Amino acid sequence: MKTSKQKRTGVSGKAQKSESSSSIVPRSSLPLVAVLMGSKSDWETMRAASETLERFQVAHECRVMSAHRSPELASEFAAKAESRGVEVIIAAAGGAAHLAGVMAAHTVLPVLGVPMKSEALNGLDSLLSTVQMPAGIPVGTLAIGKPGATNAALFAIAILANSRPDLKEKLHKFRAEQEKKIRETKLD
Ligand code: RP5
Repeated sequence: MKTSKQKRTGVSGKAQKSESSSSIVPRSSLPLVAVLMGSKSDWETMRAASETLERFQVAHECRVMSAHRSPELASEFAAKAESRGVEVIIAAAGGAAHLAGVMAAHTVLPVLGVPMKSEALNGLDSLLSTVQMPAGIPVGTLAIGKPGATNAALFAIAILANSRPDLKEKLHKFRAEQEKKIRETKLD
C-alpha cells in the first residue's frame, strides 16, 4: 500500500517567477504542507485537500499515519516536521480521532484537524475528539468530511499567504471567481 505521496508541483517559501514563462517555479520542492490521515480509507475525502493545494500550486505531501496504530511514526513525524520545512500540518482522522491532537502535542506548527465522516456516528465522534483540545495545545478544527478537507487546504494557503504575496493574489482571485459564479447563477 502506498502511504506517502509527494506533490512536486508547488511554490516553495521562496517561489520565484521564471523568466521564460509566467508560471511560478519553485526553488525547492520540499513540502510546505503535510496532509496526514489516519487510514487509507480517509483518502477519498482528503483528496479534496490535496487537489485544492495543487490548484494553488502549493508543495505538499500526503501520508497515512495513525495516532493509535502507528503512534511512534506519528509523534516522530510531528517532532521533525518543522526542521523539514513543513509550515502547516493538516491531520484527518475518524472515530476516536486523535491524530491532529497528537500532532499538535509534538510541534508548534499550526495544526488543522479534519474530522472524517464515520460510519457509526456520522462524524460527530470525529468532530468532538478533534475539536475538544485542552487549553495550551491548539488544533484548528474544520468541518466534517470534504468541506473540511477543502477548507483545511484553503486555511493552510491563507497562513502561507501572509508571507507570500503571489499566494495572497491567488486567494483573492479564487474568492472573486467564487463570488462571480454565485452572482451569475440563474435558476430554471
Ligand atoms: C481512523 O479510523 C481513521 O482515520 C479512519 O477514519 C478510521 C477507520 O479506519 P479504517 O478502519 O478504515 O482503517 O483511525
